[in-house]
Amino acid sequence: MKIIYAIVSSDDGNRVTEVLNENQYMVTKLATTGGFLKKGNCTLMIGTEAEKVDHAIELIKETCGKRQKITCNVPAPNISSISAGYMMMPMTVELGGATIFVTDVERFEKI
Ligand code: 2BA
Repeated sequence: MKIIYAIVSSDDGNRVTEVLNENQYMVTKLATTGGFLKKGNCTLMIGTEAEKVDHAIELIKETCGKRQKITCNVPAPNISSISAGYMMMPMTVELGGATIFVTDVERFEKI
């Protein structure tokens, strides 16, 4: 048996947990904090058979892999019209991504 630890953004945590549950993976979702940015993220613990690890990682990648989104910032009311025009330009931002660790489980029991 293996355990997968997947650190994903808080925004993706619920969606990926649902997808994993729908595919019969058991998940424990922990509210965690990145040590560098000190921002909330989400760590999923997924215990599963070794032969299912690749499939679980594929589901995580499909659901919360790195992706790009085009967004327009809405200018603050006190911003000059020149700056406002600049801020309304569409910008591409990167979202998502996951950091994944897979470890062996020495013993697994439900009592
Ligand atoms: P990522 O490398 O994508 O990491 C996202 C989050 O995943 C991290 O949040 C941390 O919670 C977890 N994580 C990543 N690698 C890990 C590891 N080896 N062990 C345990 N947890 C791990 P943050 O620590 O807040 O980092 C956010 C982003 O800041 C990182 O994105 C990376 O791009 C950057 N970063 C992190 N540490 C850095 C450092 N020492 N120097 C420069 N950039 C750093």
